[in-house]
Amino acid sequence: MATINTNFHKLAGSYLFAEIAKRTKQFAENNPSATVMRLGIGNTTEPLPSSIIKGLSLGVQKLASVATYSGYGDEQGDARLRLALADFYKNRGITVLEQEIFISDGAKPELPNIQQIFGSNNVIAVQDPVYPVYVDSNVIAGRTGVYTNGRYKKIVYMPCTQKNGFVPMPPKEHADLIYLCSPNNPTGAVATKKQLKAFVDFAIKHKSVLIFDAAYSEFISDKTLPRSIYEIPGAQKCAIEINSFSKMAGFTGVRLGWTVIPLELVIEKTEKGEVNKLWNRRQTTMFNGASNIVQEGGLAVLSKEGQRECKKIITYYMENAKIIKKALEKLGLTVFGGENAPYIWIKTPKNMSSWEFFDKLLNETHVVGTPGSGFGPGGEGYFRLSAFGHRENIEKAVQSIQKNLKI
Ligand code: PL4
Repeated sequence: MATINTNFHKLAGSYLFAEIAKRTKQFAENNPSATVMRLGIGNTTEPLPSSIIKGLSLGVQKLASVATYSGYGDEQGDARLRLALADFYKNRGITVLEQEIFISDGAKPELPNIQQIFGSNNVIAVQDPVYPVYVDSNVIAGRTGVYTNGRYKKIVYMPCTQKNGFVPMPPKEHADLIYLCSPNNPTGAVATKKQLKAFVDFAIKHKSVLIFDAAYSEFISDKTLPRSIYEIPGAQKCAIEINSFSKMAGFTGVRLGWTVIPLELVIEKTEKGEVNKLWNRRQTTMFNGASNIVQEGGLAVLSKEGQRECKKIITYYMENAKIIKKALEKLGLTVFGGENAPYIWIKTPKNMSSWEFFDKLLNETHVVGTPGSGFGPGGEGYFRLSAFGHRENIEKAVQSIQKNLKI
């Protein structure tokens, strides 16, 4: 008889964003006259700029003629796109070779997939709170123990608190795979070069691997803050970087991302280049490449004009962040983030739990946010608002909070 992967039974509750969508739907059904304003899920809303539409259209047109038609492509990704990404890093003074870049269909699927090249006994460490995919996917893979008192056994939690500016120090205990998300989802905090160096030093000393999720790198405007782990000397030896076109170019629904596996990265019993080869082996076996149309769009994103147009949209979202943050501060709430990341991290008033505040905000103001506890036990007592949205909706949501939230 077939059996199931019983690790699924260890998962605590449903996936955070599915739960929010479910509760929002329920509220809308129960309150048909209410206009629900969604600042819960970090989902892009602004139309793609013309240079990128042109790139995507070119991808479609190429399929219309024998001379330019393409079928299956290189599983590692279109060489032109990998070269353009190598240039993207080069322009930042970072050397990443085309061979070290793997094109994906987004960061979220890569985060669980990458685990396949690591042993099932690896101990993982995560920032707490953080994007829930790192934890949930490792639970499913069997790398954790059971869930008790809001924590999984065998996970090393690195608390992100107001006291440490929401950027933790490396753990005191050993960890094999350390997930880092900077700019951080949900706190909006960005690790400095010095803070990341501490993790690189730890990883080299402990022979660990950093899995660096840079999905929000393009939202950093402070030039002193690192946008890639490879800005830190030594990171090539110990870090994998996962990034995405989703937030930088509005590709949340289009789907495109990339992963860097440096040739220098070594783990137990591997030579230089072997981990990169292992991932290539995995991809050629289990991935058929990202869509050729979308990769053409990715090339347009990385063009000079594409980058200029994308920056304008990022500035627009960050202006939203400023509007939300200013209004909440005016109400007397304690607010973090929103400066180099599109998320606003709010301390819930009167020590309310995160889900209590979710219900209160939804019922009183019809605004949907994300309960901090959904990102880990360290998120309890906090709440996240997303700055992705049309300006008029953001303004309406802010006005409703100012007028209707009883604190
Ligand atoms: C809702 C730190 C959002 N259904 O689009 P991808 O797959 O390239 O990137 C996803 C991703 C990767 N890394 C980080 C992220 O925050 C995200 C997207 N997170 C959010 O509101 O926290 C969208 C969530 C989506 C999901 O489950 O990812």
